Amino acid sequence: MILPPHITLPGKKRVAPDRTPIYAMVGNPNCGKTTLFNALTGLRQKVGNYPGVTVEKKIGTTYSQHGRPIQVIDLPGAYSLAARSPDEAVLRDVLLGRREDTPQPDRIICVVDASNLERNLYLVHQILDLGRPLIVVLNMMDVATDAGLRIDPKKLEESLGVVVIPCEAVHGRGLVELKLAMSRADLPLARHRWDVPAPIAPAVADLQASLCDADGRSPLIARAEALLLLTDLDSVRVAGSRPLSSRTTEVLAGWRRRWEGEGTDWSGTLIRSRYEAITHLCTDVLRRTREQGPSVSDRIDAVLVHSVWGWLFFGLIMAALFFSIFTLAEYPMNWIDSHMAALGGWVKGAMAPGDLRDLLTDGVIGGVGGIVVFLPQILILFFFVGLLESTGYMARAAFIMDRPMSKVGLHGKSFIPLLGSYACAIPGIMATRTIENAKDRLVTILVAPLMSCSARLPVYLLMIATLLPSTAVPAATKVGIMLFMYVLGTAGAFGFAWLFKRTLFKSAPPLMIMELPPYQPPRLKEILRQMIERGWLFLKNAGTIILGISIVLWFLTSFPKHPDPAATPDVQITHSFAGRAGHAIEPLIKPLGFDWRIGIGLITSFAAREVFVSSTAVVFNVQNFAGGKRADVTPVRETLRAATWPGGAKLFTPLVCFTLMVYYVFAMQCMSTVAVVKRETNSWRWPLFQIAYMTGTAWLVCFAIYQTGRALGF
Ligand SMILES: Nc1nc2c(ncn2[C@@H]2O[C@H](COP(=O)(O)OP(=O)(O)OP(=O)(O)O)[C@@H](O)[C@H]2O)c(=O)[nH]1
Ligand SMILES: [Mg+2]
Repeated sequence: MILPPHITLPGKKRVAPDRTPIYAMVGNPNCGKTTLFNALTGLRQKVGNYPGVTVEKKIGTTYSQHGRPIQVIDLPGAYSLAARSPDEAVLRDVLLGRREDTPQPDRIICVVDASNLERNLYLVHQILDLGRPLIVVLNMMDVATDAGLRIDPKKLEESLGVVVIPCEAVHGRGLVELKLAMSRADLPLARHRWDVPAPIAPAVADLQASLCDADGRSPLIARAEALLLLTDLDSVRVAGSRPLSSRTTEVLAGWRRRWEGEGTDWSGTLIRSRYEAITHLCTDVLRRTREQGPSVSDRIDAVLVHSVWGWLFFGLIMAALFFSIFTLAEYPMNWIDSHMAALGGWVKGAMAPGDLRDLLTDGVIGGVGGIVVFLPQILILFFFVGLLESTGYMARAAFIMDRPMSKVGLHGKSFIPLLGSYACAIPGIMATRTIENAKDRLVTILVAPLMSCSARLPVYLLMIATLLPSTAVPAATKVGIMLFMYVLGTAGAFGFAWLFKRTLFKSAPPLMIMELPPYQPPRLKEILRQMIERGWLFLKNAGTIILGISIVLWFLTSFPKHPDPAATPDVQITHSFAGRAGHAIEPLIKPLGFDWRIGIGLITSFAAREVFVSSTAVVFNVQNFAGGKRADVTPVRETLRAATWPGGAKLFTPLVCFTLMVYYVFAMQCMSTVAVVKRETNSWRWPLFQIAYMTGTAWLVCFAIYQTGRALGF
């Protein structure tokens, strides 16, 4: 029988709560929490060698020594409980039990980067306030040893009074010991040999009492929260949780007024007191086996963040990325292309003519095949991003970019979300949670989708192929056009950031404080796993959304059937639903050089940019009837090259191909991004504003390019 913990059966012992214990995994950024979490739970959360990889909590399950389930919550890293950015607030609020969507953890695993003991112990010191059962994991022992540090875990255990486990999460060392500790029923509680400094003790006691009585907190949590409330103004306002009672708010305001009158530096007093305790602790626990000179990472950084060589290296990396997207990917792309065509031909031969066959060859194979062919390029892109993230170069890129970023009023930290947006804007927008200043964060979210994401690749590549079909054209020319699109998008993002910071979101340019983690050899297994994961996601998209849209589109172009069964395909598609919609918007896009069939592509690819390729495949293949006999499933680009305006003029002139690419650089064509921006900004206002400014810019720029191009005779 399972009873709630507070019910006691008469004459029997109190029944223990039959609930799986919940552990929270906390620690400084980049100390290896997620690596440990993955090793414990078998999950595959993202790991990377720079601070701020995890931005939202994630719950997983592991099993105790006796096979009982234990829940573990992986949390974003933070240097202290005083939160500045949304990701740090997640950690604070979960620990204090303020989040309504997460149960308060019963026990805490505090992961410590052993090579940075002193700094990491600050958070440990705050966690000790909470009085929960606590395990301290001394991770990265290998790094500490290499740096000439010797740490005595036994002494640390004695001084802190909690379990301390040395560990190397990446190599799986210390995991067994950790599991054993997690299975213990009698895990020691966190406790302090530290007292709240005398000048602020009365205020803490006062606020603690109020939090217990009026807000229902337990005594120790109340004390920890009181310390935070008194020293960190921001910790009072918490989104998504119950507000503090009016009594507590009054008590808090009373003490603040009093201290402000007296000029007491209560926050400084507290921080100093904690650091004194930590320094004292470290003299017992930490020994340096040798004098520390510049580390290997320092020596590498002397070149890679150098004001000249650093930029050169950065440029080389980017150039290598774009070049390999073109040259290396060519072979697998051709392979996929020919197999898709062969499959289409085979289905055509095997089936009787009719609507179903058309649906399969034109809708399914033509639509999905047109997308799958870009898989190799997307994999290469993710390989590069993974390489940058796992070696630790990502943080250096942010450092290098800090100067140019500050010119537009943002700081280097905003560069990581922006660089990540080259792969996909959605994780990029999520990554903005590490940005402290709310205005800077919003500006970064607003411009992130301008960075050319991987979903634009298919559109660019198709247009470049249509523009320059000959294999005689050197790859460098194609890379040049592509690079231009990336530069245009990036310049757009920076330009708008500059504009927004000067108009809508005026605030002082922030100071960049970001840790440069030591370089690590890339973990290829990890990178490959992330590539496969992203590639699979892409294929799943192709298999669901894009397949769905292709089928719907096939239907919309094939129905309603023209009353005359002998009607030519042109007449049929004009008569169809899709044709009518395309014609309806044609006046709007004709000034850009686009006809109604491109219009259908623009409408459908609002769902996701890559849909443009599959929908043009459908729309233009349907056009490709030849005297009642259906042509083969030709590669899309050949069909496009043959397409004409009613008068016989070529539709996809070089100018139109170019304009169309530019349209995709600027236009907001991604439903998932809209949804994420809505969630992250908590209103419809910003996603709608984003659609308006991006698509508006796209139209204006394309209008200018096309009309100028025409006037110049292209
Ligand atoms: N050498 C060494 N590297 C480690 C160890 N544990 C983790 N790492 C590496 O440290 C980096 C950071 O690991 P993560 O697990 O992402 O760190 P995190 O604490 O979750 O970071 P945030 O989510 O950003 O707070 C990765 O490159 C890991 O491969 C270790 O014991 N030794
Ligand atoms: Mg993490």
